[in-house]
Amino acid sequence: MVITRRTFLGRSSLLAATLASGKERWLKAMAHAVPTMPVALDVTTLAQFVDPLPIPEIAQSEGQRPSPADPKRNVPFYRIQAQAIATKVHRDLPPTRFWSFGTSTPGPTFEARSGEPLLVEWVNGLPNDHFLPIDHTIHGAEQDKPAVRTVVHLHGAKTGPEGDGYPEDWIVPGKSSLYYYPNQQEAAMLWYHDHALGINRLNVYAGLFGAFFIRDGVEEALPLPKGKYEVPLILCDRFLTREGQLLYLVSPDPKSPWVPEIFGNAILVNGKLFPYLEVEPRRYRFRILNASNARFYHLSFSNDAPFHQIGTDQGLLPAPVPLTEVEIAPGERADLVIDFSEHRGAQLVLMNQAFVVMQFRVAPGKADETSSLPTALRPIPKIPESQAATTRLLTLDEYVNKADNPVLLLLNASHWKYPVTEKPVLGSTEIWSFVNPTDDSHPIHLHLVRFQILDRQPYEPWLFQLKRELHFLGPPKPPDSSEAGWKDTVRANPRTVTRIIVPFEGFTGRYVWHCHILEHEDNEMMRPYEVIAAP
Ligand SMILES: [Cu+2]
Repeated sequence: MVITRRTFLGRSSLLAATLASGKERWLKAMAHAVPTMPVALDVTTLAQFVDPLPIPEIAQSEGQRPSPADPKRNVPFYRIQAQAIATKVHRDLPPTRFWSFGTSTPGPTFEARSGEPLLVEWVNGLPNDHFLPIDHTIHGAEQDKPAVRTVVHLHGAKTGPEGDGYPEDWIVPGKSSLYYYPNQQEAAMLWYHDHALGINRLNVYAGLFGAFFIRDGVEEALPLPKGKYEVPLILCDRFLTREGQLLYLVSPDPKSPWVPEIFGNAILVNGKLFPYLEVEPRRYRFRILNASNARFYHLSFSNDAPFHQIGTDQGLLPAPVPLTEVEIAPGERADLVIDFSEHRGAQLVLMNQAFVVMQFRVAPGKADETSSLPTALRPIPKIPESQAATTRLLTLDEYVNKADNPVLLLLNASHWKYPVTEKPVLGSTEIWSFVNPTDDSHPIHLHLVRFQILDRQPYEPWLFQLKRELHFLGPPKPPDSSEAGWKDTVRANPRTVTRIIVPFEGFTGRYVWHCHILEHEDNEMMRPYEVIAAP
C-alpha cells in the first residue's frame, strides 16, 4: 500500500525529520512510478547540434505610464501575456506545447537600467485547464482553487511587497496585475518566473520564465564583452514524451501526484535541445541562469577549456575567478567570460557532467578583440558579523512516509499558514543560519534582499535533533571565491550549517523565503517573512 502525504500527516509526528538519502528515496519512488507513466523520449537518439541557439527577443515597452511612486513622472510600460504556445525544441521533433510569457520560452528579455523604474502589466492569457498534474492535497492547490493561476515574481529584485509576486496574489485567466519595478539596485541578471502557491513547479516547468537584466555605469565602464558578444544561456531540464510533449512525472498515488524532485534528461538552452552557437575567436560573456526545477548543474567544456567567472546572482564579483567547472543550483546565476581565441577552428561542447548541453563552433582565423578581462571588477565591502542585530537559527526539514519517500518539506518545522516568525527591522542586518539535517542541498532564496555568505560548517544532526545543540564536526569554511559576491540564493548543503549575513533594505512588508527546488517549495518549503518599520 502506498502511504499518501495526507495519511502520513495523520499518523506521524512532524518531529520525525529524516536523515536518509533523498536521492535513494527518489530512485525508489521512480521505480514505482515508471509503469504508470508514458515512456520518456531517450534524447540521446536525437541528432546533436542541428539547431542554432535561439536568443530571446528583447522586451519592448508600449509607451509610458505615470509612475505609482511619483505620478508626475512617466515610466516605460510593458505588457506581457502568459499564454499557450507550441514551439520546436529540436529539428526532428514536432512542436512542443508550452506556456510562455509572450511568444517564446524563455520569454522576452528585459533590458533595464539601474535607477530607471518601469511598469509591467502581467496578463494571464492562459487556458482554463492545466495540462500538467496538479496535486490537490498540496497547500494552496486544493480542489476549490482554480486550476490555472499565475503570479509573477522578479527574482533578485528590490521591489515593494505589492509588486513582488506574493504566492497568494495569483490571478486567473482573463485577469492582469500591474507591477512596478523601481530598479534601485546594482547591475545584475535577474529573472522573472511564476510563483503561484502550490503549482509553481508546474507553471515554471510549463515554461513561464524569462531574463531581466539591470545595467549600470560601473559595469559599463569595464571593458567586458558587450552587445552580440554577451549571450544569455538559460538552462532548464525536461522530460519529453516520444511525441515531443512535456512530461511531468507523477507519484504512484493518483490522489497525490506530487514527486519530490524532477531531473529531466533533456537539457534545454534558451528553449532548444543540443543547440550550437557559432562564435568568433575572441572573448564572450555568458550570462547563465539555472531555471530548472531541481537540477544542479556542474558545467564544464569537453576539452576542460578554462574560463573566468566574473559575477554571481546579484552582480559582479570583486575579481574574476579562474575555473574549469562551475556549479549552479536552481535559481542561481553565473556570469562567465570565455576566450575562444585559444580555440580557433575548434568545436567545444559544454557538458553537464556526462550530459551534452550545447556546442560552440569557433571560427578559424583572427577576430577583432575589443574586450579585455579586468583584474578588478567591483568592490564588495565585506559586512562585519558585528553589524548583525540578530542571529536566527532556521532548520530545513524533510519528512518521509513508511516507504521512506519524502512527503513534506518545511522551514523551521513550520507550515506556510503558521504565523510569521521572521520579522527583521528595516535597515537592520541579521545573520540567518540554515541548519540542514537532510542529505539534499537546498538552494535557499530570500525575496527583496541581497546577502553575503559567511561560511558553511559540518555539524552532527542527531545531537541537534535530540538536544538542539550544535556540535560542529569541522571548521567553518568560507564561501568559494566564485560565490564571494552579493547573492540572493545560497546552497545550504547537507548536514551543514550555512550562515548568511543580510541587510534588510528597501521596503517594509510581507515577503517570502524558500527553497528553490520547486517541488520542495510547492510542498511547503516556503515561509512568509515580514520586514517591519523600526520602532
Ligand atoms: Cu529544498
